[in-house]
Amino acid sequence: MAKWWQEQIVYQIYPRSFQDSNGDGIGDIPGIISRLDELKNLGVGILWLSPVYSSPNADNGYDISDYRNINPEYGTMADMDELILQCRRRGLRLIMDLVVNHTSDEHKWFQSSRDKDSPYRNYYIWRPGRPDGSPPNNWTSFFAEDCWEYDPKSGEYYLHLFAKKQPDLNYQNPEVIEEVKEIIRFWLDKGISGFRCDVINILFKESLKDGKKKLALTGSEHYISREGTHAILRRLKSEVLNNYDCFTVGETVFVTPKMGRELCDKARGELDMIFSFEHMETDQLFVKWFKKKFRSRPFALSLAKWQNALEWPAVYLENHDQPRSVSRFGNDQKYWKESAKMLAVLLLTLRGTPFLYQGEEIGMTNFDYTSMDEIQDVESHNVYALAKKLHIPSWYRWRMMRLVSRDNARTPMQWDASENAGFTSGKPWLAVNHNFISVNYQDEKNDPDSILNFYREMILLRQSSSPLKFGKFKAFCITDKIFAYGRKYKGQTVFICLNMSDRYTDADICRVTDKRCSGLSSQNLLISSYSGVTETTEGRHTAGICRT
Ligand code: ISL
Ligand code: CA
Repeated sequence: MAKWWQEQIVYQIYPRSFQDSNGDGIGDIPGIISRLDELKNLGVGILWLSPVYSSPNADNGYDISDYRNINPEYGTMADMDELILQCRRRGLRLIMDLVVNHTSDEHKWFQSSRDKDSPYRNYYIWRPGRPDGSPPNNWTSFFAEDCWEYDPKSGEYYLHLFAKKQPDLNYQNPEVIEEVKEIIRFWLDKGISGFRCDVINILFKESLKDGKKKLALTGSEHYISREGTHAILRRLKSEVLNNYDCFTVGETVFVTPKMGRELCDKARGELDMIFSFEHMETDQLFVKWFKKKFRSRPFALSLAKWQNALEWPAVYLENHDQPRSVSRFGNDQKYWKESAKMLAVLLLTLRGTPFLYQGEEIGMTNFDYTSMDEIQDVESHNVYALAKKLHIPSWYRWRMMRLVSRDNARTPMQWDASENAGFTSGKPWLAVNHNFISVNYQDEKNDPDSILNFYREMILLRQSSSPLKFGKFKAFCITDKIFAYGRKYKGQTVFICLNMSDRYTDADICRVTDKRCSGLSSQNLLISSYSGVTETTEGRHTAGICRT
């Protein structure tokens, strides 16, 4: 029997950039409530809220200073309760972000733990420096800086795998696990339906020995998917999560198919789904900041590999950490609409629960950054500074920011063509993308041929098709232009063909489809991303789905 979270589409909201209700330039919970009808209308069934907890915002809420309170910028606990209620009234489920690898350094646990005699000392990972005063080991952080910070108050270093305002919790300490269990209970009791679990496969640091020197993340072999983490996840599930009608999706970094299978294995009982990253790494050299030209073949091969590796994947092309998909895997200029629709077909026809990120449904694009003042993200600023130090030329530093900065995904939602794109009546916390006049929700709503309406149609199609919902995945053809695959359920196969290139190709959508399902005719074509597709359509950045 399928679970409810296998039959719905998840929509990720980045609250800071979704909808401002009071003119302070910052998206908020009342703003989200005011848009619930739009989301319901789109056809999504589950909303995932990026963090709205109290936070000094060193990493936009991924640095939590109080897990049981709402950041006043976003509203009050009463607003949050209202959001939960308003979602329930509309039959929408709500999940929250569980960020428990680290807290904010402003969390009262951490403040107290700076005192060597505090009962909270052991909540974090404190170590003396080496005899020469240097940090306890050679590990490097996710955010291009040292991952040990010296605290003069107690004369020791603390570990932070992200920014220095994000100290890692110590999962060797069972009290920390008890605290996390209480936090999970607190929110599930309020009526939410689960969690997206931030960097959840790195909780348990097995040892603090020096790591093998690497270009990025030296030391990671000591904490990626260690047995200690598996054991904690089993406890969270059996002791808390299993008592509720909820699900978890883990953000799992550097995960291999074997690790992924272990993390999602029903019998082991750890997580329900995971986000893997490999397809997001196929357009990079070594680290994400060095981009190479996107090619559909390695991308599709990776997607296909993970489709087959996991029983039920979490499928995504965008989130708040990734550049915009139409700018990255499509062509956001000449084939903007075509490629955004083609990506919609991809997202909504793979096996697994699809995760759609705010703005993806209207084809929002990357930002053309020209000044660091336009960028707020801590990671981008750290990397820019490091690149400068390493004498990487300025033109390349800008290339890095334009192609990779996480702020590409965080520009305010483009609701309409009015000032600030209808996001706020004040000054937006992060600049609105200049293209909001032509790329916005309101105009697309009124245009039957828009990306938004295509998403709506695709969601309806997926929801009404058992093969698209539950079918087994099988790749038929993967080239530098074409990605064609089938979804088979109880003897019924649906065939999907994408031309991911700017070029007409001999094996274009129509012909490949032709071979596999005896003709692309109006009878068996379920949907096409080109309106009125015919056998002669040239098919650049096209996608079609047909019944066999
Ligand atoms: O940005 C990234 C993806 O290319 C990663 O390095 C990212 O930092 C990593 O996936 C972890 O992300 C999560 O935890 C971070 C937070 O900054 C991200 O926003 C969050 O998604 C620390 O909490
Ligand atoms: Ca606001």
